[in-house]
Amino acid sequence: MRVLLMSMPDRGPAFGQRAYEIPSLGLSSIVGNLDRRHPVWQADLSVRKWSVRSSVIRAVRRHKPEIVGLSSMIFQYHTARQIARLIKQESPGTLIVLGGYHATTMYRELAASPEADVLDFIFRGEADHGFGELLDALEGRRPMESVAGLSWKRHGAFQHNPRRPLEDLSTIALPDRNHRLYRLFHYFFRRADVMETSRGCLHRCNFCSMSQMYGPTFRRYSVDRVLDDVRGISKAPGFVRVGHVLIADDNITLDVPRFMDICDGIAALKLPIQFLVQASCAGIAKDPALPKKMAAAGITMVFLGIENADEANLRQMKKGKILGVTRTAVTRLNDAGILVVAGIINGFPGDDVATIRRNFEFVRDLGVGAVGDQMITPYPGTGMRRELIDAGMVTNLYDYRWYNGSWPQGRTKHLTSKQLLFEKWKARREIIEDWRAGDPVKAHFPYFAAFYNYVVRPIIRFNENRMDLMYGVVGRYQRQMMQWARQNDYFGDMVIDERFFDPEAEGPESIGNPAAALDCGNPPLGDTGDEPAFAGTATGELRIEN
Ligand code: B12
Ligand code: SF4
Repeated sequence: MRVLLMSMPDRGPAFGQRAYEIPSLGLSSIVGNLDRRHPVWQADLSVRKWSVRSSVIRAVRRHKPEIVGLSSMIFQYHTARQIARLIKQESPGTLIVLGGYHATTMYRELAASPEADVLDFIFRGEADHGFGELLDALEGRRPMESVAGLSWKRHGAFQHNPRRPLEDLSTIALPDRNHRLYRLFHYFFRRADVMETSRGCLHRCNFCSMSQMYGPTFRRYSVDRVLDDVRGISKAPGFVRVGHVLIADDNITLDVPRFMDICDGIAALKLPIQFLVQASCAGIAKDPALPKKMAAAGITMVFLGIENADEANLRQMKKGKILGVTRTAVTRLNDAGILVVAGIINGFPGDDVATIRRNFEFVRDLGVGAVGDQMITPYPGTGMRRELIDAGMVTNLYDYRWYNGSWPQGRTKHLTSKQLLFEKWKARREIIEDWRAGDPVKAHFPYFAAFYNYVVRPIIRFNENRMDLMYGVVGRYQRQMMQWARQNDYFGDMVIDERFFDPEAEGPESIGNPAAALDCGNPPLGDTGDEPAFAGTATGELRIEN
């Protein structure tokens, strides 16, 4: 069958317009595991943000897919639905299957919603093998009922097949990156790609969607397979070599000895590639030798889950007492010359202006290189969603378009939703924003650092001062928020009430449409809840508690 796979263009505004544009690993993994008899194309719309509609139409006309697979996180579903509708208009006979996190965590609600008329299938969980099983079923080689994880229509209504067991990673072939329609994926204009060495995490942070996709499990690819993948990426055809690789593992530091083996293996390859990993503070702090090995392997950046400076908030996240290990982790990474991007979360029920400012001051004083701050987001199926709803804190229950970590979906005991957004913006701006490229950045990106410090930064400062004079601080804030809010409006149908960006004005208490029953469908059938997407246990799973 002719197959077109698409990942969505939507991004969290905090990720910047052009800073990070990478392809979907999930789709490349599906491609790598498909039978070669199927012609397949992968269209990552992250690099077609300015021409989504025309790019979709062009891809459908040119490749005439019999089936299109759409990959979507929760906040991207609105766009996925619009794209599905567009494809059905352009080519009514093309089948559409939705997969990825949103499909996994909300399949029942999606299936019952009126918008599901444009979907033929919903797939929950891992589809590395499952997508091929679906194609087999469509070709009559197996019954539709036998494709675990699949929801499909019988007499116009969705019926749900049983959950699928977690895949045995030793059966998953390497991702195939050679079927991508688009090029120019980059990290700050360095050619970029994405890979994985493991799936899952044993922690149980209750704001994280992981529990539904994988549960508290940790499966590892063999070190040899990881190194083969790195070699393959380094030899990818093209004028410019891949210079940046995101390792998408949820928590690569769960098995430190193995991580160190991977580092040694990559270092021995002597490739001019810089890696970015996400890690927990506890994992990094486990072994003092680890950061040096990471640096030797070319890991120049770590996205570190610092989350919060407040012990009560950390308790609510089920993060435990991590402030001590946080300091150790940051110090060791800095000493090894690795840039730390601090992940912090604001907007907990007890938060006021002081606690928000303390978060930013905490990471600034730790000496991190950059800060990725998020608002606590009640993702469906997470324990945090239940807690925040029970506490009456959630102001935007169902307009999921805004669920990308950049917007408040609720209030705190001390701040309205509007005030929370403004105070967070102000604190970040006053405490963090005057960013300069420091030593780790200078070491790994010398040209960028010089260009940024001596050209870009003065321009930004000049522009900020000018805007402040022209519009005042609140006016400046409102302009930036409106720009952010419109970023993912690819079909011109986003309704934004500007009064939400005036912290003092009367107006909506929710950034989303409070009347929206469910951007993804019907009013509360109840969220699919705690039900994990998978059945049974996995082979090769690590079962130690950290
Ligand atoms: C790497 C990553 C990123 C990368 C982007 C990677 C990319 N190229 O898309 C970066 C760092 C940029 C990123 C950013 C964000 N991310 Co992110 N990210 C991840 C992470 C850690 C791994 C994704 C991955 O590659 N997994 C490995 C591949 C193989 O698995 P997969 O993508 O799930 O695909 C499999 C299945 O889902 C399924 N599948 C996927 N697509 C399709 C399509 C079809 C048709 C079918 C049938 C099946 C199918 O089959 C695939 C193969 O088994 C996940 C957590 C996780 N474990 O998945 C979070 C996660 C997806 N991110 C999340 C979020 C919220 C974000 C952000 C909005 C904010 C944030 N908190 O960081 C931003 C915004 C992104 C943006 N576009 O601007 C959430 C999504 C929650 C939800 N319910 O939707 C997750 C689950 C994190 C979490 N713990 O909650 N992210
Ligand atoms: S450590 Fe990270 S991946 Fe693991 S549960 Fe917590 S937030 Fe999710």
